[in-house]
Amino acid sequence: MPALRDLHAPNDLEAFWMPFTANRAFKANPRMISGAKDMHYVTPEGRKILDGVAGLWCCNAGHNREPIVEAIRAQAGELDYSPAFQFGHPKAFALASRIAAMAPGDLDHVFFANSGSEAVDTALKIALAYWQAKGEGRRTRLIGRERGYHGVGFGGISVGGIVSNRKMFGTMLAGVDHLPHTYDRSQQAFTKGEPEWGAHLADELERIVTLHDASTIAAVIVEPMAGSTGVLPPPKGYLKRLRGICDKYGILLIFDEVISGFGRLGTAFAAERYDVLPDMITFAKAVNSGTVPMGGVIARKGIHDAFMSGPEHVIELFHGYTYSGHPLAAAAGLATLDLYREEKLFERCAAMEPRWADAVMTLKGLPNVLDIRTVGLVAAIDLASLPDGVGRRAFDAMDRAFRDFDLMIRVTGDTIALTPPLIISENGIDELIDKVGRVIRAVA
Ligand code: PXG
Repeated sequence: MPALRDLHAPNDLEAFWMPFTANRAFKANPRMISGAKDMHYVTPEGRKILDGVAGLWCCNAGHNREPIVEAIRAQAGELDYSPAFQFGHPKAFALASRIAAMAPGDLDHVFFANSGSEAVDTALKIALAYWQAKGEGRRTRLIGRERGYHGVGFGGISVGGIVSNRKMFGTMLAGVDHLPHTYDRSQQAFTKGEPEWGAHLADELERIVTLHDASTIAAVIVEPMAGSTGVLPPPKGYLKRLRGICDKYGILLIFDEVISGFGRLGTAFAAERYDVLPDMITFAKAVNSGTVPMGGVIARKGIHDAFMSGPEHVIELFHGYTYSGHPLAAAAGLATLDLYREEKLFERCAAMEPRWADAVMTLKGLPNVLDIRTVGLVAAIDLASLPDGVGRRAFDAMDRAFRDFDLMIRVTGDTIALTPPLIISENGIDELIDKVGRVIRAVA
């Protein structure tokens, strides 16, 4: 039996400097994926791996779904690329209309980017430019939150609150402040859905306003449900309270829905689940079920319209990407939204939520399990760290899951995150949770 390296990688693994990966550990012992279908990945040796994380929170429709594959194939044959600046192609407009129609309230204009990080930078830039357009150019401060993840651009890491993503990169953007995160294990352990405790933490925005004065603050950006940091659903009432304080002081509120958008919490957007209308929503990932890079910002009418003045031949917003609204991404997006609708996947997610939460909570009491959080079709399981280092136990769990249990999970610190494709069946949930339980025992 030839080594895996020879089988699937005639090239040297060395050249690819992998993102957010322990490169040396990976290259010494790779975890290769070469195919996928529906709920499973396939390894080069033909092992079927149950996908517990929808790739990376993105393949909400499951893998290699025929209508999406076919749409991409057809689009590649019809129009490979057309310029995104000063020219348009119909599918980008069609997709923008579809997304605007799905978004709540007057969130009705869509600016396309190619990733969540670009979507976040776009939203922050629109916020700053909006205040300039309104004659309030002193509003330049951006407020994020501890433990927030908003991608890896300089804007995103500046408002983000994940220390390891920030500490190596100097001073980042000036004029940023942070709300406290909303997690307190002593108050919230083993909660299904939104915790009762913590709404008052939104009032910290009042303190920040007192410190800086509202006239200097452009926008607040939060994930309605903090995903990357280890799944922190918002405390009951928290987001409404944040909206209220933003309204009181005229501050824009941005929901980063890169993870929570497109059905993950049982509604098209978390804004709908929590009945809070932000001024902008960022999205990416599941917009086309992770098939072709795409992200974007949905802006309320008033924000968009503030730019639509001046001579009509002049560009209104000096911002955009070569691949904004790329034909392949747009075609994939239209096919994906059709599939979500036809298979009622958002409703399915909502219907599955209680069963999912019950199933995940059965892991309570297993060795080293300190807390479990669930919301929508998302869960996190905090494990006790090994004495010799934070993250080692969960890293082992991820590695053992793949090698010994044919399962893909995602870990951050010593937290296991689960976020399966929304097509998962009830039996699929049982199988997934059974495997996760065995992994947790294996790393005890
Ligand atoms: N905002 C949020 C809320 C995200 O979750 C981004 C922005 C950045 O998106 P891009 O497309 O630039 O990666 C994200 C990305 C994890 C994990 O394990 C989460 C993300 C990416 C990779 C891993 O939690 N979210």
